[in-house]
Amino acid sequence: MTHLAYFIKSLFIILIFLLLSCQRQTESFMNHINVIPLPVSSNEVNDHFNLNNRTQIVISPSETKYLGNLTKFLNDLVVNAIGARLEVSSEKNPDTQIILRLNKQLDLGDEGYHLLITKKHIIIESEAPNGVFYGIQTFRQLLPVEKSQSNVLISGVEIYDYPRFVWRGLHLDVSRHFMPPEFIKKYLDYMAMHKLNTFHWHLTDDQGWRIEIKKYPKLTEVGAWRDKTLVGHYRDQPHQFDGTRHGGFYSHEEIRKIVDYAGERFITIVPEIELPGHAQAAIAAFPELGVTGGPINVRRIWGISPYIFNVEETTFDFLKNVFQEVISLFPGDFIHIGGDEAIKEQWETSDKIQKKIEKLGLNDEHELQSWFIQRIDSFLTSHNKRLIGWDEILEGGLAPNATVMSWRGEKGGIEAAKSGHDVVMTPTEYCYFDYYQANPADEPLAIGGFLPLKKVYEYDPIPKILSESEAEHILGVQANVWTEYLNSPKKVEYMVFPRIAAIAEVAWTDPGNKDWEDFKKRIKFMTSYYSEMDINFSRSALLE
Ligand code: TNX
Repeated sequence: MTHLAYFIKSLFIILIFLLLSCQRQTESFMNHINVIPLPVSSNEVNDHFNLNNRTQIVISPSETKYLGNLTKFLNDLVVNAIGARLEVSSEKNPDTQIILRLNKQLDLGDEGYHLLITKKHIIIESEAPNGVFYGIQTFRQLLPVEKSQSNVLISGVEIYDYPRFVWRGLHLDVSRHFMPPEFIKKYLDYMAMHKLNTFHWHLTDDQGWRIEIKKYPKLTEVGAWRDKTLVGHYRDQPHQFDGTRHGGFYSHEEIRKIVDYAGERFITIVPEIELPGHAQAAIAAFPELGVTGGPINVRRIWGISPYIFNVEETTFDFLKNVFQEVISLFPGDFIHIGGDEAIKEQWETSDKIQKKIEKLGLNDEHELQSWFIQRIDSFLTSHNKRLIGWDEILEGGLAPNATVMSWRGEKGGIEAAKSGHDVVMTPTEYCYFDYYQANPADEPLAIGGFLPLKKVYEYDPIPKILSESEAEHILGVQANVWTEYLNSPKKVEYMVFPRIAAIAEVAWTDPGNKDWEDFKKRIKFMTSYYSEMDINFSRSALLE
């Protein structure tokens, strides 16, 4: 071997060695930082910050209007850790300080942040308040779980972080079982802690209409209440009932407060008003909106109701008036219009509807549904809102501005992305938190299915089949929480935790950094926070 060849070979070996040791370093680091979702990059700093009641929170006066509110969140965490709230100051030179600041130079996006912990200070900075908020959420997980020690040493670390997806969603069905406003706020807290930013609020369905509409008080006087509810599983015959009246709804005032509460946590709420199916509660209040015209109850059993809206102009007027109020309450871009599981039987057997199909020159009921949704789409678009619906809205032709929520697998999402529409992935197989998470024999009654923590964790919302430009249409991912079998907040918590941590990491963390073995270690720390917060998380989900 010539000298040169020998030199090149040695150089190559050294390079490989360096690369491997680098990789080992990130691995050992990944085991060290117990943060969920896992940040993009973090490095240990060989230092400790001493957090005590002399520490100050520093924000510059010019940034108070953007960051002032965040000092409250930070102090809530600090008081938990050291039993004292910190003074908020604009002075730059106290002994130790936690600095919150905006930094337009960072180039990590509005939700990205830089967190630096050294002996001297803690800096949490971002281009926008969102990112500072997420930096605080990460900081929270670096604090000890135990409450109220007067002095806390926090290990030095430097983190640069930003999310993979803009839509990091969690859904809650409050129709099948009403959940009180106080719980909705808790739910938003849980989301924020996991850096989820989109709350899909399923407000109407066959079993209950849950949003006050001032123009139509009967919607909630009648539609928000059912006189009894199924007990046991839907497939168990004969059906048994509890004989108890169930219901409730959110007033405009309650909704405004919840929207504000979400906004302070950088969460956008996407309200869902179901059409043309899943409309039995609305039709119970106003039979003239239905096809049969006859009286019907708010539904007391689960499964899919055959009741569907008719296609009269008066029905569109009604829906537009409803959406008008919905739009006035929810400032986010998206309005969800459902669109799922609309059984077409009543349309098929109605002469009036059949004549309408003929008159419009449509081929079938699917095209009628598409026509229905397109009318709503243009109404929402003219009000600067974006329509999103379940993947059935593809049937009969997708409305021009629609975004698709792909739940029956990824097929609908792929089709929509390929035709240039935005998509949120939420396939049942990976994202349905109403499915069992451990052996059904030992679990509380659920709808069925099986979705263990590991499976949620392993999901990648970008189907391999999509090209890079098509993949840009995947806005993100969402987990859904249907409540047929969840009749209390504690039961909802049980199904959501710990799977919320897995979906959060799917939504936030780069797939190349994800590691199930490492996540399993980190989730142990997370569950100690859950215990401390008195969250009813599933222990059985953690057994493998
Ligand atoms: C299907 S997912 C539904 C819901 C049920 C759920 C139960 C979807 C768009 N529709 O109405 O609650 O299954 O898993």
